[in-house]
Amino acid sequence: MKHTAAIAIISLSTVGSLAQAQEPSMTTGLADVIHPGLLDFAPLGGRPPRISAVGTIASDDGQVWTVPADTQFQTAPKATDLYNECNGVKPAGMADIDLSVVPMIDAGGHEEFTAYIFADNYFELYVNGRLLAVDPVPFVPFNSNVIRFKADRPVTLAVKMVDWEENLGLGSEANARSPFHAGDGGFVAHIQDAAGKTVLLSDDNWRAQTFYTAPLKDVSCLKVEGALRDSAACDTSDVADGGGFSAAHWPIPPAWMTAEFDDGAWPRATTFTNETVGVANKPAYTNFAEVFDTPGADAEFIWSSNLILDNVVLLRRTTD
Ligand SMILES: [Ca+2]
Ligand SMILES: [Ca+2]
Ligand SMILES: [Ca+2]
Ligand SMILES: [Ca+2]
Repeated sequence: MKHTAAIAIISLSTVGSLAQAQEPSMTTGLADVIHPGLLDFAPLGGRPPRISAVGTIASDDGQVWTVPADTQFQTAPKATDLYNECNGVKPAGMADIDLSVVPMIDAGGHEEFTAYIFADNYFELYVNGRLLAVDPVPFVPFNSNVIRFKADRPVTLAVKMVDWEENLGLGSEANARSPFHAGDGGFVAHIQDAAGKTVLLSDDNWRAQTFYTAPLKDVSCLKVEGALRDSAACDTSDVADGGGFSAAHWPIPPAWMTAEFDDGAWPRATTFTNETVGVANKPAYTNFAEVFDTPGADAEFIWSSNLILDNVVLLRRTTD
């Protein structure tokens, strides 16, 4: 099916000062499974976990895309658990955390930093271009992590975020309301120095760009204008059958995680409240409100402009 022409592409020629618009590659329908589940975890007496499967799907223009994302889960070091049911790590709060046992990762410098992260659903953290650690739980149960590293300022944090999916290539999951429910994402981080002083918080000073947007019921809702990939007009309501919906994919720049990468054209991150993301029932977050909702240093939930439809989002922020 050819339908890319229906997307509103406004390029450099019509919007002088904006970056060149990049037309997405479009796919329709389910991907082929290439991995049945990156994480094998069955909670005792609980519901079966959502399977963190991976697939590939060909776009109308002949490219092959990995969905929900190409990750380094199988080879990269896993981040230390703050809270992770899969490993039986369920502290009640920060008082139970012993930072001295958290490995200090060499990020090519001397100053010590500590990063506290809650991600919906999966993150990969780079510091000054080096991959330090990845999220040990790709989909659910919801978990949180602490990462210590040594680096020199200015420190550039680059985070690959994936809002995982069950219906591979369709950007949706099966829940009680719909077998094709469009789930949401979200990322929170609080980075402190060796003395526990705040160095960086997730907020709208970060840059955020989407590289995979789905489900699209009608691709004409997607507006691509300069570096803006705006799906605000797209319908996110639950449906009985979303098997024929489409997805937009953009290639990730190879050097996106380096300190030198110019993210100046990327949109600023959008912030979302705890209520919008829905963390009240997630102890991986609430047990650590001391670092995620610190009075006077509140780490905000951030994402690209569409918390629901944007499923692979790259985030960047450099210290002063
Ligand atoms: Ca996770
Ligand atoms: Ca999610
Ligand atoms: Ca917060
Ligand atoms: Ca989503």
